[in-house]
Amino acid sequence: MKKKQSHSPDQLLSFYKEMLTYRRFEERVNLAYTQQKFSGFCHLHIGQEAVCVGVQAALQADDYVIAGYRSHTLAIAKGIPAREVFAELFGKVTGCSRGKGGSMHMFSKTHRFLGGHGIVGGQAPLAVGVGFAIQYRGESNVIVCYLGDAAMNQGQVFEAMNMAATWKLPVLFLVENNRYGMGTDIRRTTSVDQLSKRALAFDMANSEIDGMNVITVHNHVNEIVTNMRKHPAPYLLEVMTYRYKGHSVSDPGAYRTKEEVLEYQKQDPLLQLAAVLKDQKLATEKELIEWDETIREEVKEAERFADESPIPDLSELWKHVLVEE
Ligand SMILES: Cc1ncc(C[n+]2csc(CCOP(=O)(O)OP(=O)(O)O)c2C)c(N)n1
Ligand SMILES: [Mg+2]
Repeated sequence: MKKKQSHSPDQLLSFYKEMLTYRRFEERVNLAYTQQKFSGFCHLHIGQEAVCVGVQAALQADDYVIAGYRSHTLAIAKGIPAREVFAELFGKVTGCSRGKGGSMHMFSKTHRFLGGHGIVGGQAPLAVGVGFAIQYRGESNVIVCYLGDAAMNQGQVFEAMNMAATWKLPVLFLVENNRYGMGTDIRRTTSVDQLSKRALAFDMANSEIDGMNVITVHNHVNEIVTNMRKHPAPYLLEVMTYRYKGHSVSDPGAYRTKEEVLEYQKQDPLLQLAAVLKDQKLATEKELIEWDETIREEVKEAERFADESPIPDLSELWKHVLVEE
């Protein structure tokens, strides 16, 4: 990457507050799950907040995002109100998918957030379809396709990348490399674990960046996306990150050591940015604590909304199942 753009104080403060919101949101979701307020699968994004905040700040409202199942915070970042994401988790009719999707299937046509997909890698061919639609309509927006490191070993992802590269579609394949699939270290499943290099097979531009630093993520994605709007072509960005919690809420994480987790937590995205804010005299310790209290209240309010919302009426069973001409 050539030049690094500088960030205004307001932008840095907003990055911090957004990341903190997502951290507190997921912690609250974790608690609600253990209290058995909802069931099914639940995958948290704790530790990976710098990725969605940095990415989102580089996007326009008319850009699309599509993702896997670890996507509560990605959906909020794309503009879906936090309370609608909470309500979706609880299976309530006020949820963004009217309570029919749950944790793995956040969706909003209005916000151009196209899921929430439970089939590992299943979002990649769909992203290529959206990229084709953008090209066909002559638009200048882009789609960001989030993938996990393990998803990169799915055959359909290779097919999708090949097609996107051949047709020069504006798709940013963004791999959140958190080093593990469900419980398997990437080095045990992948011959070349520098995943960005896969792009060479498709003559696709690529790079690898630190995903624990929101400023780094924003700078890189901004440059990639700005260029993609002018010269449409796919890009493979490998973002090195780490999940602090288990693969899903029910995973105790016995396949890795506590020391490893602690080592990554030393580079925590919130701690890193808090240090910058304090260093630049943009925030005091007292202000950081006050924001945290406000954000905790906002998240509780989102949960209250979900708690108090009704479950879908039985007639909903027959709606949105198929599109009738
Ligand atoms: C096609 C398919 N195969 C297997 C699974 C089971 N599965 C669910 S999540 C997962 C691991 C995916 O890991 P990764 O892509 O690294 O994403 P992360 O969970 O780390 O965000 C697997 C194998 C699935 N859902 N779909
Ligand atoms: Mg992974």
